[in-house]
Amino acid sequence: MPPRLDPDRVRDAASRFPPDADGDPPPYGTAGFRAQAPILPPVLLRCGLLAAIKSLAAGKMCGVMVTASHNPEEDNGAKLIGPVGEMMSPEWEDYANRLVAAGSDDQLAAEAAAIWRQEGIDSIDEGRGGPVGGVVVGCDNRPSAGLLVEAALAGVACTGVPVVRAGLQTTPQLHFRVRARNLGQPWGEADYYDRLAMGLAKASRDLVGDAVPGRWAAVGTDGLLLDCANGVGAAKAEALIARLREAGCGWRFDVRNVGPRGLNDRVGADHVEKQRALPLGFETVAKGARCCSIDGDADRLVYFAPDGKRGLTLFDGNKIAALLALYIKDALKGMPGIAETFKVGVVQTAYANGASTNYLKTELGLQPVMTSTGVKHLHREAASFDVGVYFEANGHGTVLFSNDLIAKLRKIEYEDEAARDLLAMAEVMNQAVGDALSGMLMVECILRRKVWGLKEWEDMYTDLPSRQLKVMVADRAVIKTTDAETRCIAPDSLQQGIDAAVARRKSGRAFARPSGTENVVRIYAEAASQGEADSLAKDVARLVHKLAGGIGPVP
Ligand code: NG1
Ligand code: ZN
Repeated sequence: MPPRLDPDRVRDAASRFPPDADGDPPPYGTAGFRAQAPILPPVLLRCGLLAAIKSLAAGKMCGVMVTASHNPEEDNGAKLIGPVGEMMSPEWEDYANRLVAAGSDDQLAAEAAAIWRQEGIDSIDEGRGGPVGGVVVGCDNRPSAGLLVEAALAGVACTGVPVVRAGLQTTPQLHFRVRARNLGQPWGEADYYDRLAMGLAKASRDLVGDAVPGRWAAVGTDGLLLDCANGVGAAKAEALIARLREAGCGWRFDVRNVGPRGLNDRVGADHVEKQRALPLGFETVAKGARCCSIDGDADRLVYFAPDGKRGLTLFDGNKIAALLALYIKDALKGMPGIAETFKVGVVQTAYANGASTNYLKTELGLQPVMTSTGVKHLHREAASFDVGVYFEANGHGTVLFSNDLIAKLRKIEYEDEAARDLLAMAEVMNQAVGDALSGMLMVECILRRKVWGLKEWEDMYTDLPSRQLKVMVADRAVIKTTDAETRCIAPDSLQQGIDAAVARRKSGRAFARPSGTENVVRIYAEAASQGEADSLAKDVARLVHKLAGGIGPVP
């Protein structure tokens, strides 16, 4: 039977997963829906339904990932995945909000039918790739996942679209798999590990087979300690490492914080990046050891080295982006005459440390593009380059290669080593979305190939001291911003206050923006000294608290 939207099924499903009387449904935020898990079943039902409609409109597989990423274990959420493994476009985010706002069973049936018509689904014929799409549903290891996956599946079932239960997945795995499936490539979970392992074998040239070569031991690059945030990434990292072993990779990995309890609780990439604190379980790790943290759904990656005093040296998304961009630039030097025809770009947000932006400009001759927070914005911008590197400071990012460039590189790969390096990089780096595990392999590969330890990486540039704070407010929507969220246009006089505070600090820069994932206003400040960065952040927090209806004490 061809898929069709059955209003009775929609009503029936909606009555099985009714809205929670005590909690308003969340809006579609920076990266999908996020909220306390108990209010989410009706939201997931709607996400499943929408993903099914999208898959019919595109004639391709789509996905729903049940996760709240780096947020607390009691939270959960949904990330919707479009047919090229991408995040949903703003138009489909609006649809998602419309469905979530439909409170009653009848309203939901009517809203879904309206979107169905708007997308012209009844008139889509086999000639457009066939009307049969499909939805793959995956989840992280939160205790609330089971019920929410069932809700998403019930939503898909309202349309008769085939469904694939992917079970436990990292977010980037699910994006990768949707993309691969629609490109006609192998798309099982094992295929994901295969691609990364094979890509790494090529990217690292002859290094994979070496366990601890002496020349790296000299710079301390003989092993990596991986903090998995007690999330779904732990089991997946172990599966990846097992696959690397099969491929002959002798690199040493020490996988820690493997769960199942304590998800994102003083562990993981968000903790390390925001608190600048060691994750639990790393208290006795030797000074200078190479460590990295991923977040709860394994789409963020940061590196760090314990400083021996319970603090750490952080290698955040900007440092990772700089390393990747340097590697690409070096590879291009090996392709004179051709490289000049490639457009290479780096995309950052306002959270990028000013020193990283300066490094990209002055040392690599790149002009970074700035976008609003949220990887969907960075990803879109990066896709406009032949090689587009994008990273948020928090460690979410990847490197995208255009189809055009891949085709050009393939033509010359047999005679050109640099072309082979770039092709291998395109295999290792997830082409659908930021991926902590693939990023980790690429960083390891680059450090080893350059015979660099963390010291050499650290010395690429020195971050300006910075500070991030959160201010609780009654309604974060009272803050309105412009210029890639770097300036406030409401409430009145807030921006003047920030400008005046910035002007009082050497090399000062600060901004405030409403979070898209939590009910807070985020403050960022940097300045020539840590003291000035801290006091600047505090000044801005005080202003926001006063002018935007702060709740509770000023942080
Ligand atoms: P919000 O809460 O909108 O700042 C946070 C991160 C984003 C992005 C999303 C999704 C910061 C400052 N913001 O968004 O970069 O990763 O979560 O996870 O880290
Ligand atoms: Zn995440």
